[in-house]
Amino acid sequence: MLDAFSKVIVNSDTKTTYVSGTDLDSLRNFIKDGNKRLDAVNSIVSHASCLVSDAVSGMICENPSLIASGGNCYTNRRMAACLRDGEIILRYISYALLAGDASVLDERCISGLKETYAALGVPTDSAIRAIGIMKASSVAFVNNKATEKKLTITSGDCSSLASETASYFDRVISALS
Ligand SMILES: CCC1=C(C)/C(=C/C2=NC(=C\c3[nH]c(/C=C4\NC(=O)[C@H](C)[C@H]4CC)c(C)c3CCC(=O)O)/C(CCC(=O)O)=C2C)NC1=O
Repeated sequence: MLDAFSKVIVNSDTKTTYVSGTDLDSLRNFIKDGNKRLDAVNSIVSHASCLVSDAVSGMICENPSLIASGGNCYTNRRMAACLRDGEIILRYISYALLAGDASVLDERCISGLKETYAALGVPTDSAIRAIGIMKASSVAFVNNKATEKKLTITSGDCSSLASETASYFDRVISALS
């Protein structure tokens, strides 16, 4: 598991070089935007259960066969497992956003997920839809554009943090595709 700093160190060590130039510039930006990053993480995690339940219920509204007999969310046990998986994915995405590095998400959440879902008959197209809804609403929270849930924070440009957030969701989606 890496973060923005340890990744630069590992890469520099592989090249047996000092940390300098563009690597230092990118870390300087990481530090400069540190408070923005913490606000972005907070805007997601403080709405996590809302983000997850909204995404899973949206997925089911569009495809009610999921909760009919034979559907993968049929029975309370499977419904609970689905909501829990949404929480797991969002939690690891929030760690990646905090660290500024995807390795924690890759290693502890994405690795083996497609195979697990295949073994359990969890429909990946539906999972991808739920993750897509979480992506759209999380990006809105990072940009502080979520209607009726605006945080009182200094306004500024969070577009690069928003696209970084989107990239972590895309990572999970492409791993399941
Ligand atoms: C830390 C990393 C980690 C991940 C990622 C994880 C995923 C994970 N999801 C599982 C099950 C499951 N996952 C789902 C999810 C869904 N079903 C749907 O129709 C939807 C598309 C979707 C919700 C969006 C369901 C329903 C099950 C239970 C399937 C079953 O037992 O029949 C299981 C099998 C064991 C269990 O039921 O707990 C694992 C391991 N567990 C972990 O520890």
